[in-house]
Amino acid sequence: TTEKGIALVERDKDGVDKAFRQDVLAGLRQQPKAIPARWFYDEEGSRLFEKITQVEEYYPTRAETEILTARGAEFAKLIGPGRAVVEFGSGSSVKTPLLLEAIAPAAYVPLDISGDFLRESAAGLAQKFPGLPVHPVEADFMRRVTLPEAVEPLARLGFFPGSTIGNMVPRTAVDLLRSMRATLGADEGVGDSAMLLIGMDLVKDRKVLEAAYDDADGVTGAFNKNLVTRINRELDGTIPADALTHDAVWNDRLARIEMHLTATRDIDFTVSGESFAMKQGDSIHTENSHKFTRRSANMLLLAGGWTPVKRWTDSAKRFSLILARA
Ligand code: AVI
Repeated sequence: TTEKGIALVERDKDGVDKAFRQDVLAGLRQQPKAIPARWFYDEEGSRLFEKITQVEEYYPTRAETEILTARGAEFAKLIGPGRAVVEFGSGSSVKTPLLLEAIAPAAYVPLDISGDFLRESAAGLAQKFPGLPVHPVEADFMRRVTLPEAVEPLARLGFFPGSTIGNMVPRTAVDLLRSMRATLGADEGVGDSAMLLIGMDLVKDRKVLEAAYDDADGVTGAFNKNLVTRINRELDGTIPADALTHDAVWNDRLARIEMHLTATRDIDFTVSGESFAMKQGDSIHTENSHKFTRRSANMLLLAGGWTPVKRWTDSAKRFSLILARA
């Protein structure tokens, strides 16, 4: 942690994320096996995710973009100009400009744990909005982040599109929403007026959901399996990728899509010198993507210290974007 309170990624001598090794080994030791979804996003994983956002079956990105395009005037009215927009995660080249164009902010602060993505997206945004001060911060936004001094006097709007909140179990999602309040200054007076614009995907027909996470071209399958490639490369693993298959199933009790890598035969392998075994049919649980109703979305926000102000959906009512105040 730097003196500014910014958490940086701890690295081993050989450049491998310590946390990656710890999470993978702990996840493979437990029964059933599970590895946190954040480890999907190496360079190839991020490239594959970008590709997912363009496949026919994956509707969330198009649905959210539709809302951002259609509702600019309403955002401007409810949010007002002159805020510092704090984006949790590097801005996407499509969604962020739509918001910035609509509300005329005074500064833009993208937060991301990956310095490379951060610099790339910050440079792109600075080029598109020449008069807008851009202050990228390399930080783990799951914890409270100290914002740059330059934005201290400004009211803040947090922006968390994409329904990434859905990739967390509710307890972690509530912790994040509370950290966002702290980052945005909500508990210090300056942020009494702090607002949050957050994307939350909606519960719908299970066939539509399962197809969105198991597209016919196999892009999501490749995204899931890339985790194995990454483990084998970075953690000296011997996992036989050909014996694992991509599964995406709707868990109705917990209202979430689960992605798994399921063994098609009994396998043994090692990771970082440690031995593991899987029986045919055993799986490694690699991702949860929770889906919300109006009520469950509001409950989550309230539990995280945010009061919903206004909710928009796309024309097909697949996805919601919610504005909340601290
Ligand atoms: C990043 N996140 C919101 C995506 C989702 O829909 O849960 C990740 C993803 N996983 C498979 N497809 C997309």
